[in-house]
Amino acid sequence: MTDTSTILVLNGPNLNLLGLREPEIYGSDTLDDIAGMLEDRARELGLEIDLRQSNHEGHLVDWLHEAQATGAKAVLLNAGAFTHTSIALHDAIKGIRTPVIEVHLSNPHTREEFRHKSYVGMAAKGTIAGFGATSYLLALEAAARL
Ligand code: CA2
Repeated sequence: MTDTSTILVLNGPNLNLLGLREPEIYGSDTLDDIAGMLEDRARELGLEIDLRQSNHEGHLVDWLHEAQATGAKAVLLNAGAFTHTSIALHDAIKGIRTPVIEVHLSNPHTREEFRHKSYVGMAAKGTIAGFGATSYLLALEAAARL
């Protein structure tokens, strides 16, 4: 049961591999480690974390709709590679009133050209990128102040 004190943390494709491969780009924290860090800080802020991961675009769309329907306070969204391809996610973010904060571990603008365009960022309230797992914590701080 979601409510105004819940922050939904949505993670897209391949982020289940976090901490297991490519630590030089994405760091050595796993998604479970990130969930733990967020839960500790959320407790101090009087908030709750609901962290999910899917490799399927439609799941992310459904969860964005769910955020609106259940009255979540905000969504932190690391859409992975769908960031750079998904008009469906862009439209879903535009279609809900729940604020969505785009999150990235790496800084896509310092990487390949194909990562420079973000359909998520064009619809999101704001973006935090490039700080590894700390990007999620910074996004939580921002969400708490909305
Ligand atoms: O920096 C980010 O958080 C990204 O969203 C990560 C995506 C990438 O496509 C975006 O451009 C930037 C990739 C997520 C894949 O995560 C992996 C983690 C460990 C090993 C392999 C992939």
